[in-house]
Order: sequence, then structure tokens, then C-alpha cells
Amino acid sequence: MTHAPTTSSVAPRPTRPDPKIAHGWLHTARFLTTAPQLEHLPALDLPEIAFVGRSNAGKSTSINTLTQQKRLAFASKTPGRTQSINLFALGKQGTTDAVLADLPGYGYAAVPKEAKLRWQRVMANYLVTRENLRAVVLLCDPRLGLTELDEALLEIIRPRVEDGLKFLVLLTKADKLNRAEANKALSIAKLQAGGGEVRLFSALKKHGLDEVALLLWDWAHEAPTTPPPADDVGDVDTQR
Ligand SMILES: Nc1nc2c(ncn2[C@@H]2O[C@H](COP(=O)(O)OP(=O)(O)OP(=O)(O)O)[C@@H](O)[C@H]2O)c(=O)[nH]1
Ligand SMILES: [Mg+2]
Repeated sequence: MTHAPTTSSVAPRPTRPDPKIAHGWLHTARFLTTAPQLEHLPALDLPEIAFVGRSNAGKSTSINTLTQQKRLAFASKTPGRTQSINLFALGKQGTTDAVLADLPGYGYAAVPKEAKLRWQRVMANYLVTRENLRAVVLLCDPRLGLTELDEALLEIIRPRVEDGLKFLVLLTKADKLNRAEANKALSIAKLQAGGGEVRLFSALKKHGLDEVALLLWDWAHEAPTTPPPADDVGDVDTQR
């Protein structure tokens, strides 16, 4: 039997914003710019949320799904499809209030070693020096789990996480897992992600959309706690 709360001693339930607001906001996403190198990225005074992860993990697809757009970010079966840092502006025209960044993936075996190393350095530099970086969404195929490169990335952002940078491990392609596998993947990732959020997500089945949209909305709209980063890290090497 349920009782309606009648006394003032009952704590008010925290109100969550309506996911529709977050989805509407994400749907405003439009292409802003593309940068083949870090130095081509414009300095922005807007919270930036970066989508990072292994090649083929589903970064571009998740951006398209979250923004309810078919071809905003380039997704492809061929790993290595995203080659530059692509920025997408969010917020009504004239009132841009945040930016999504789609980054090239790492760890794709067929990429020559030199190019791999170069990209890993660019990536590390981006994560350490991008002043307006508010949150990192690390996409991970739960059938592979977090790889050494993913863990190296988590290490790189750890000092900024301690200073308020938000991060989410997004377990993509959840449609490929049964319930038991999904629960197991979630528990393992929670242990590995120490301190970050972890969610299951399927672009195909549109699973996990409300929660992720709300997280991104919250992160983009809350008062920043991240102080500006230290100077350029130079030669940070994420190679195993
Ligand atoms: N079944 C399933 N497939 C997905 C899902 N998300 C992405 N994919 C597929 O995974 C492949 C890679 O997706 P992308 O979004 O291009 O991956 P990416 O991480 O951007 O890859 P790079 O740009 O190479 O780093 C594509 O064939 C997608 O259709 C999902 O939720 N479920
Ligand atoms: Mg991509």
C-alpha cells in the first residue's frame, strides 16, 4: 500500500530537468569547424564536450544519435573515418552555449606507427591544454572493454578530473550484448572508471539517450569548476 506524503518531514524529491529540454538543445547542433591540427582549433569561451575513444567505437554515430541528425558527424564501417577534430555548436542560432568535439579514434592497427604516435601526442595535448574542455565522453565497445590506450587516456585526464573535469565512459553498441553481459560490462567499467560516470548506450536501439542527454546538458550548463590547465605538455607519450 502506498501513502501520499502528508507531513513536512518528507524530504522533497529532487527535480530532474525534463529530458525533452536536453534533446531539444542537442538537436540544435550544427557544424562549426574542422581542425586537422590542434593549432587550427579556434580558442573558444564555451564549454566543450569531447567524444574520444578507439577507432570504430561509435563516436560519430553517438553524436548523430544524440543530436537526432543523420549525417552531422561522419560515421563509417571503416575504422579511421574521422581524421580531424570536428566541432559542432549547440544552442539556438546566435546563442551558442556549448560545443561538441568529435575526435579521430586511436588504436586502429592498420595505421602506420608514426601516424599513430603523432595522433596520440595530439590527443594528449588536446586533453591537457584545451582550456574550455568541460567534459570527456570516452566511448568504449564493451565487447573489447577499456584497452591500454583508453586507460592511458584516463591517466592523462586524471589531474583535470580532480580539478572538476567531468567524464563519462559510454559503453556503446549495447544492442550486441544480452542483459547478463551488459550488467557485467557495466560493473567492470565502473571499477575501471573510478570517479567517472558509466552508462550503457545503443545508437541502434536508441538506448540510454535520455540519461546521456541530461548529463551533457547538466555539464554544459553548470558553473565551471575547472581552472585553466597548465602549460602545453609538449611530448606526452601515450604509447604503451
Ligand atoms: N550495432 C551497433 N553498431 C553501431 C552502434 N554505434 C555505432 N555502430 C557502428 O560502428 C561503426 C563505427 O561507427 P563510427 O561512429 O564511425 O565510429 P567512430 O568511433 O566515430 O570511428 P572513427 O571515426 O574511425 O574513430 C559503424 O559501422 C556504426 O554503424 C550501435 O549502437 N550499435
Ligand atoms: Mg568517427
